[in-house]
Amino acid sequence: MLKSKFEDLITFLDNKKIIISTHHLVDIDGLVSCFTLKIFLNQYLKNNEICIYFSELSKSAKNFLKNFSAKFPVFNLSYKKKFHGSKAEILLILDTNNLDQIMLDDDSNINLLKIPYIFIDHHYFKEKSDNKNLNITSLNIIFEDYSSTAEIILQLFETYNIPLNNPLKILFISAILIDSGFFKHGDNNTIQNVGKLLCEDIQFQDIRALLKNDIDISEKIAKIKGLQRLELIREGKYLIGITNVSSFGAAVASMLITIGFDVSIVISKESKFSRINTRARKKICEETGLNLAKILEQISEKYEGNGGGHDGAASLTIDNESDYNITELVENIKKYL
Ligand SMILES: [Mn+2]
Repeated sequence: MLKSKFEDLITFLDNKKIIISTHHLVDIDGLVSCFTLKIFLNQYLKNNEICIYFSELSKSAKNFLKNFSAKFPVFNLSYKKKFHGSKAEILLILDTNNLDQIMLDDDSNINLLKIPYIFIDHHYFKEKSDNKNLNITSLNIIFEDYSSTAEIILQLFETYNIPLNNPLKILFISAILIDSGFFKHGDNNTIQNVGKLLCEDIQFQDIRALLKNDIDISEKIAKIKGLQRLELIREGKYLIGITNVSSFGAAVASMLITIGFDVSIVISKESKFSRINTRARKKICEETGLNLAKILEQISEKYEGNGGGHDGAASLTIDNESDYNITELVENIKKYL
C-alpha cells in the first residue's frame, strides 16, 4: 500500500518544477526531511527543477547545520531564503500540515499564490475546507503514528532500494532522535530505524555530540520565570501546571513534564496574538484518550485561531481580541482526566 502511495506521488511529480519547504523556525526533522527528500527526488526524477525554501531556521537547526557541515564540508546543504513561487508547479510541504505555518519571505499569503500543494507529515491531520482545492489530498502522505517526518523519507529510500551513504544516515538518525525525544515519544519502529542506520563508522555518541546544544541564558531565565509564575491544578491523581513566559514556551512546557506535571500549559502573550504550548505525558494520553492536538484544533476552529500538533505536544496561536479564555482549555483537558 505504501509503495503504491509513493508511486502515485512520484508519477505525479515527474517533469514538474518543485519547491520543497517546511514550517517556519525549521527544526532538525523539517531540515533533514527536506534535504533528504530532495536527494531522493534528484536520483529518481532526472528532469525536474527542485529547490528547497526555508523562511528561518530554529537555533538548534542552525547549530546542527554548522556541526554537520564541519564534519561533511562537501555535502550539499543549500537552500533558498527567497520563495520563488512563480517558478513552482507544485509545493511539497514537510513536517507540518498547516499552511499557516509556512512563512513567505515577503510576508505574502501563500494561499494567494495558487500553487497546488502536498503534505508529507507526521502531525495530527484534519482536512480543512478553505484550502481543499489546492491541497491534492489524495497524494498527501501523513502518518500520525510516526515519530518523525524523516522516517517517512527514510522509507522512500528503502522502498526504492536507494543506498544511503554515511552523511545521509547521520542526517536521518539525528532527525529521528530529536523528534522522538531520544526515543521518549517513540516506539519499536523508532528504535529499529535508528538501529539499522547505526554502523561501525557511525557511533551513537558522535551523533549525540553533533546534536549537543548549549542552552543560552535567556532560555534559562525563561524556565526559571516559568517556575516562579507556576499555578498547580490537581485533578484527582493528575497534576496540571499553568504558567506564562514571553519566549521559550515549548521548552518551558516540556520542562514542566520533566519535573512531575502530567499536563502543562504555557501561555506566551505577544502584542496581537497569544501562543499556547501544551504537553502531556505519553502514558496519560494512552490511558485516558487525551489528545491535545485535537482539543487545540477544536478551540482554534471555534475562535479562528491556529492549532495542531500531536496527542502529547500541541500548540495554539490565538488572537488576543477573541473571546477565548484559558479555563476552556483546562476544562477540556480535565474531561479526560
Ligand atoms: Mn517532526
